[in-house]
Amino acid sequence: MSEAVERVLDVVTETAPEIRAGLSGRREYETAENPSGDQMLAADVHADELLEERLLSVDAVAEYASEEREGTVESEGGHLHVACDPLDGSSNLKSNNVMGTIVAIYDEPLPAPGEALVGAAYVLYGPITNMVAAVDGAVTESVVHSEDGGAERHVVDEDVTLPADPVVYGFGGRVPDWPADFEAFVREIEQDLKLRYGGAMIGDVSQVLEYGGIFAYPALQSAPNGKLRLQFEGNPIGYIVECAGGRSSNGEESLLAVEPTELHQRVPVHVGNTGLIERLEGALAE
Ligand code: AHM
Ligand code: MG
Repeated sequence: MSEAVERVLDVVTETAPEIRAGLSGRREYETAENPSGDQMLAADVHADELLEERLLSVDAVAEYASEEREGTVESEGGHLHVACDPLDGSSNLKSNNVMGTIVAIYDEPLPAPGEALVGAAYVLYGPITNMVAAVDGAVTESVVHSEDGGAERHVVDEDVTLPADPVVYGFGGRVPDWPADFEAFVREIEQDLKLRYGGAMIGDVSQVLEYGGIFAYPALQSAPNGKLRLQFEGNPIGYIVECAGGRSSNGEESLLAVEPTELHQRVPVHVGNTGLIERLEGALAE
C-alpha cells in the first residue's frame, strides 16, 4: 500500500472513535438539508467537520468532498481526492442501530470514476468498531482500538473474501415502488436466501461480506437512479466488494465503469456474489 493511502486510512482510524463518541448527544435534526435533500442530524455535521479537518491536514490529500456539503474543499499540494459519507445510515441513530463512515480515495479530481480509486474503506459502528479496507486488490478487516489520545487498527482478517454459497439479501426502497423486473428477480432469489435488511448500507454490506449474498438499493419507479450516491457510496462499496471477489452493478455494468457526471449523482447499487449479480443483470435486461 502506498504510504499516502495508509496515512489516509490511519487518519480515518484515529477519527472513528471521536465520531462514535460524539453520537449520543447529536440525535437531533439540523434545520438545513444536505445537497441530496436529506435531513441532516447534528451527528452528520460533526462527523463531516472532523473528517474535513483531519483529512485535509494530510499532505497527500488535495481535495475533500462529502455527502453533506455542496462542493469540494481543496488544499495546496497533494494528489489524492477523498470523498466521504461521514455517517452512512444516520437515520439509524434515533433507533440506535448500526451506522458507518465510508471513505473513497481517488487519484483523479472529483467527480471521479470508480476506476480511479486507489483505495476504499468503511468503518462500522456496531457492537465493536471495525474497519474494512480495500487496497491493492485485497480486502482486510481490522478492529479499531481506541487508546488514550489515539486509535489503532488490529488486523483480524487479512483476506476478506465473499463465501461461495450466498445466504442473505437486503434491498432498499418500498416494495410497491420497485420496477416489475426487479421485483420478479427478488421473488426468485428469496426462495433460497434469507432477508436481512438494516437500513444502513454499511451494515447490510458487512453481512454480505461475512455470509455471502446480495445488497441493493435499486432503481425505483419514483427514482430511476435509486437513492445512493456514486462518489460517496456506490464506487467505494463496489470497489470493496469487487476486491473481495464479488461484483457490483448499476443494473447493466460494474459501478466502477459508470461515468461520473456530477458530485452528488445517484446510481442504482447492487453488490454481492458474482452469480447473483449476473442473474440480476440478466433479469433487468429482459
Ligand atoms: P445516508 O447516507 O444519508 O444515511 O443514506 C443512505 C442510507 C443507506 O445507508 C441505506 O442503504 C439507505 O439509506 C436506507 O434507506 P431507507 O431508509 O430508504 O431504507
Ligand atoms: Mg450513506
